[in-house]
Amino acid sequence: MELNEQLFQLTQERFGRSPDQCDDHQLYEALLLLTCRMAKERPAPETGRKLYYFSAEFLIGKLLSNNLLALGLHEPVGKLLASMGRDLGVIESMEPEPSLGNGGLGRLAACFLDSIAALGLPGDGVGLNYHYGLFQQKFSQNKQQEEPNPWIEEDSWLIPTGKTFSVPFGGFELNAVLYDIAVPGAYNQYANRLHLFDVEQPAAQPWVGIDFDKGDIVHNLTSFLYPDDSDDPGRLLRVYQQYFMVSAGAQLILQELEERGFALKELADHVVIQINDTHPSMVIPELIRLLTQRGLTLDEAVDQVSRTCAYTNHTILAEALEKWPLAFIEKVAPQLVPIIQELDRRVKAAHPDPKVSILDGSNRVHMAHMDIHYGFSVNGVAALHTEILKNSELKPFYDLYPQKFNNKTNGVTLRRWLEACNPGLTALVDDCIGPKWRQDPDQLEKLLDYQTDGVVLDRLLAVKQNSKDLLCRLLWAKQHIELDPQSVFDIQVKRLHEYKRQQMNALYVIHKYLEIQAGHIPERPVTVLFGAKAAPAYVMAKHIIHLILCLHELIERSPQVRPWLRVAMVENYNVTWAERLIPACDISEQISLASKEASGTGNMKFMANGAVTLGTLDGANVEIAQLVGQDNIYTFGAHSDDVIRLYKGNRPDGRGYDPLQYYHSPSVERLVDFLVSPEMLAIGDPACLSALWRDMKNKDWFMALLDVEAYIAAKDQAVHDYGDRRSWAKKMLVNIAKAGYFSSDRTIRQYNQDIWHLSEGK
Ligand code: 26V
Repeated sequence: MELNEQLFQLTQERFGRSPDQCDDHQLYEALLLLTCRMAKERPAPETGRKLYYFSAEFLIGKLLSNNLLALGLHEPVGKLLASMGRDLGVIESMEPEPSLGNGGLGRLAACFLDSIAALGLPGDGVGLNYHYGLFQQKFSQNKQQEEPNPWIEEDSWLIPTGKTFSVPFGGFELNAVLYDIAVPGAYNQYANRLHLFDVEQPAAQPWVGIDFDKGDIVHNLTSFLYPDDSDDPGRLLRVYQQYFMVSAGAQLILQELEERGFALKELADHVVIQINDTHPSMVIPELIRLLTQRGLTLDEAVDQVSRTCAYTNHTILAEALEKWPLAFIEKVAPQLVPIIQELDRRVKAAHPDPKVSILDGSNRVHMAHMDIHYGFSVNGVAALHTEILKNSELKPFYDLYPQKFNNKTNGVTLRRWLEACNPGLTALVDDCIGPKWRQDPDQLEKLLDYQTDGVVLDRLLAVKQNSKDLLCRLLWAKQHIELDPQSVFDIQVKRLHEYKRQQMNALYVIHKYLEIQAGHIPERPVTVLFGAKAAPAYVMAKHIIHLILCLHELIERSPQVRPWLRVAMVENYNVTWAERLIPACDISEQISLASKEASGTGNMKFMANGAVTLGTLDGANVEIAQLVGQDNIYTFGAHSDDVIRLYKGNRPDGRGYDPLQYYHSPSVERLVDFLVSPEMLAIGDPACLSALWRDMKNKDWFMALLDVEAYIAAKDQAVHDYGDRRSWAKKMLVNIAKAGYFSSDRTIRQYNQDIWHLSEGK
């Protein structure tokens, strides 16, 4: 049946009217049903070995465009709607965003599912069906407020499967109900699945704010993504979530294995499990438990599981490396305790070094240690990050198991992060080099032939200007913020964390503000845009948001400064915002303290959309710099080995980093002191601003003051260079041309070749 007939039939059945009589939401519903049905009917890729990608987060974002693209319907549907005088963009805006992740880790999982399906590989995601995604962020009195963020409507992408699995908790059992989201592969006729487990009786809403009864596991286990873990009930709920996910997931795997006609003893031949950070690590003892319960000896079970599980590390921040008190596991899943103790006993018997044990002296379970001993692969997510794991953070493990360690530099799906979010640029690329880069992203390098082509360079600048104009309209519509579309758009969007150093960017804003006030008019106007959510319990991160919002207010009120400098923060930064902000960016801010950002993936999305990176030599920035060359990136700041040395207190005088030493340089002192200046205190909350000021002077754990002067110089250089439009356009072009390496299709091919060994289902 023709597309228009299908749509006609659907809207008649559902709403008793033809598509052109439907309102935007009805059209959205009809398209959702149509795409969902088509995706669902696709077969899974033929399996040899099958991958299960376990992750507590899948930050999938809106799916309509994404799925239309994979089904080859994006263009025809767009045209059909246009013929009715409707706009796909408007229809799509009806879709609530599933914000089932915090940031990079969850978004990476979503890009990976997209690429696994596009390559026709057999691989499903396993996670939780949170009813409320990451909180909605509202600004009030220049502070972040959190509100619940529902995404499941009467019609959604969730497909009930009718499957349930009983999960045995200490003292009670809970049924895990399985919902699936179909993941159609672009360029083939297959679809994989994202399996999301839910409780049977989710709590009825709404709550006030984002507070809820963390003790009511039966109803609230899947209510929220990553509940606030600043208190014990929150931390405990997280362990309940983790065990629920892995127990149900492990049961699903064994069921599918037997359905495929294989014996449990052959698990490792037919299944591979990728453990995305340590949140799913309990899958190891849980699978051992299930296999021994079903007749394998302990040695057989340990052997199978160790050859099935592979672990990805996404951070070296100590506070993010999970170590659960054994008492928590005793309460949540007591049946795992003897297994974990036995796994630890075996480790201790073989390796006396206490640094590699699973259980430490305080009876805490080091989840990553369990993964490394009882998995066959450990990977970092960018070259530098993997080197740091091998030589520093996980060195004792690397000494034991050098063969397990490997690097898989992250990637992003260019289907969402170029084709879908930037049609203007996509058309330009197609006009230059044809369409084949989609399946072979390295072909983007052919764009290098156009470096001196004035027509192409001017078109590139025009495409960027269009995206900037669009963003200006959106920000005006949403937040009543007026931007200057002719200014340089400098954008930092990512989770709010001190190591990412949004506060250092704020110091740049202060620097410019003071310069302009002193009569030093800059070469051209600059707009500094932020987007970030702070974890609800992360006090310092909230102070930094407050600082940025106060700077916005200060500058908006200053007729002298405002023509030259504007700062704004988008409210409720999420995947949808990212899709609007990234195409509109001139300068991509990637300014983490070297060694701390495992990879970054926003950096790759910006680059693919023709933004030029301003960054430290951290995470994947290092690889970006190598690819584009020094002329096409602005790097600055301390190197990772210096930083690591500073943390160890290895300065020549035997001391560690001392922010006061940098604070006392006059040019830095006035920037920091501006936080508590009369003009700031007149706008902001003195308690927040002075807490931030004190911290920056006395602690500055992520060394913003170490790099701030180099940062200001590098940023001013980039803003200067922006003035030579042709030469800037050339930098943009080189960045796009080199972005092919950061396609997640490349990353997934590498995972498959080195770790998963799945048969290609083509
Ligand atoms: C989690 C938490 C949770 C508790 C509060 C402090 C804190 C700090 C950091 C994290 C990070 C969790 C892991 C994570 O999201 N890592 C990100 O993974 C991305 C995909 O590999 C990578 O690009 C980012 O650099 C890395 O930060």
